[in-house]
Amino acid sequence: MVWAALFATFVPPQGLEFRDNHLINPNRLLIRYQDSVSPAGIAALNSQHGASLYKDLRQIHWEIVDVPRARVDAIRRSFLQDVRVLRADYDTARKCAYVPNDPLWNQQWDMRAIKTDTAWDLSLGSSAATVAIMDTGVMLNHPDLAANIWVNTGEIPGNGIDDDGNGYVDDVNGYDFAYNDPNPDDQYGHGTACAGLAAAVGDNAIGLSGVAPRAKIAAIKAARDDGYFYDSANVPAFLYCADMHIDVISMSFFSDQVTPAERDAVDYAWAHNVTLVAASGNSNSAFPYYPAAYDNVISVAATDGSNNKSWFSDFGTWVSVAAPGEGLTTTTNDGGYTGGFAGTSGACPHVAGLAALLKGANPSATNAQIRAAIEDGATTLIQNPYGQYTRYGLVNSQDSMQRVLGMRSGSKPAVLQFVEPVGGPQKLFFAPANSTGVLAGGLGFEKPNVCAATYNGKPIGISNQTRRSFTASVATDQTGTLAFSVNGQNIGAITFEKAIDTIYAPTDASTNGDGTPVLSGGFFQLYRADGSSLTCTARSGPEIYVELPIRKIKQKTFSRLEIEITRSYANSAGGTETVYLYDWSAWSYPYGPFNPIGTASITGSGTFTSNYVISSNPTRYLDPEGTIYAIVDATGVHNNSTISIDAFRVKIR
Ligand SMILES: [Ca+2]
Ligand SMILES: [Ca+2]
Ligand SMILES: [Ca+2]
Repeated sequence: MVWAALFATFVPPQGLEFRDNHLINPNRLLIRYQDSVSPAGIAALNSQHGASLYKDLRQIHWEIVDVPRARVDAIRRSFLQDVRVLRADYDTARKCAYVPNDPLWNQQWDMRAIKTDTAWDLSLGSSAATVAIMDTGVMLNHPDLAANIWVNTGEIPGNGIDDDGNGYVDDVNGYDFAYNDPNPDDQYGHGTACAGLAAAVGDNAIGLSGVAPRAKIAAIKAARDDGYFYDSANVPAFLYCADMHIDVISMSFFSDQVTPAERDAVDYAWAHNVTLVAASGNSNSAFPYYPAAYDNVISVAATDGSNNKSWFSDFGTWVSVAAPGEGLTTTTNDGGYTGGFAGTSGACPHVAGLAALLKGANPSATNAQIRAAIEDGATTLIQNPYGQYTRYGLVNSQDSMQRVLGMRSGSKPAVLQFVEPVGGPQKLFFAPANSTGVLAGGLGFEKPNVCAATYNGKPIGISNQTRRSFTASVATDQTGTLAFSVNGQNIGAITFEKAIDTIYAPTDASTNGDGTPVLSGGFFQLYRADGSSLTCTARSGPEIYVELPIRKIKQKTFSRLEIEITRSYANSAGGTETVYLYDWSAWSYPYGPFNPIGTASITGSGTFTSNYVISSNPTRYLDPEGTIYAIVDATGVHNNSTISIDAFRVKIR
């Protein structure tokens, strides 16, 4: 089992071992012998198989034997092959069904929804794992948090000296990066609420239990007391967490600027084995927010009490997982509790807490392994009308715990999300002769999955296979079709077109209107739309509204931008379609305008194509992460009108 090998250094509790997804005592076996076997026969049997009698349960024709730990499997097989033996079972270890004694536990529906209680049956984690709450501060002496507050043992408190030489004076429990002082106090309350969800002290007979009841909480105050995070606080805070070997950062905020320095700091923390978790945002939108949408961050959407998408939660394939985000019981910055915390802010610390719980259960797990355990362990949750609401689903702590302990493996089905040339100019849909290959990006590509590619039907080599991408070795300036598969299943194809400079499409792999998988679609990320990823139907009024993020655009300078849309309408008689792009030159998202770049009359059935050219300052429509935020809005249609988009292409020249 690949996973088990990865986690070979994990030692189960109390000297137990795992067999068949169960904890077992490797020093004993339970043997059901034939009714006819006598006590003397038992002695001979045990001697022959290398076991010694511990207890003979003659009333039920079972015996318990002691065996050498290293030979338990071999001896069990040996017994099983003996005609005198009906069964040879491991001595499985059970645990009291764990219910913490925290009095608010019965209100913590969220913890049961993500199966923390059954995860705790395997491990309660460890105080060696630390989760940073990067927020408005934390009430350090809250009675249900105080025992779990992280202590920087290299620092002598209150002496005005930077004893550990990390550049921060008296940073004993974290630091206040917003006001540049050692006291990460919480005047706002948001950080204390997040801290409780992640790691309130469990089983202390007061309050509630966090997801990681034994993990340490580093209070990383990055927001000012009005709730605003400045880059000048956030960026050093990421570096601090990485350099202080903090395991997890919980980020229940979104930036109202996409900040290249923040991106670099996030990547630095990831490279230093930090697991980063962020709230997806509360705009009910498919457009990405940061830091959640950075590649190295686990983004978290919110669910309600029925495990459905919270009405406010952002969604899309840039969102990794979902966790409860409504009616949450947690700690408050007056030393008490609330039952009403909500938002993707509340969803995020559940996942950060889970990451800390998993790290505590297996300290040798890397951030990549913890992330994979969280994502692959999630329970698939696809809910209309939101299309692909999250990439992986609702967090399942029990499943993730089993993965991090090496008891379970396997990944979600592979999905192709984008394709880009490597080794040459960044052009899509047209592989230039000097490129060395094409990168297929998405998920579910990790070994032992078998990734493959064909060009015009003939197999071509692939390389650099990782969880999120692999490279197909194709270099051509000819028209042709490059198709990708994983484990023999087609996941998408791209047709190269000559004489076109660069085309991007909505990020995700998709099929176009005639059902042929191509990358000229990409409509997982629908908004106010019913049904499939290709077709959107007006729901509550005479309007169809589709959000289309076009991501991963590498080319940052260009003089001309074209939008080409090919679509048809059904059940419509009249109406107007407008295509909008978000204009980054005015304000950062979501505070700026979506500019109309073209309109078309909807005249009835039939597929038609429009091409809109922007030659005046077109780069204002591209965010620093390489995303264009496009909306197709059809008004004046019928309540049940449908749009089928065959292609939505962004051409850059
Ligand atoms: Ca210090
Ligand atoms: Ca000091
Ligand atoms: Ca408690």
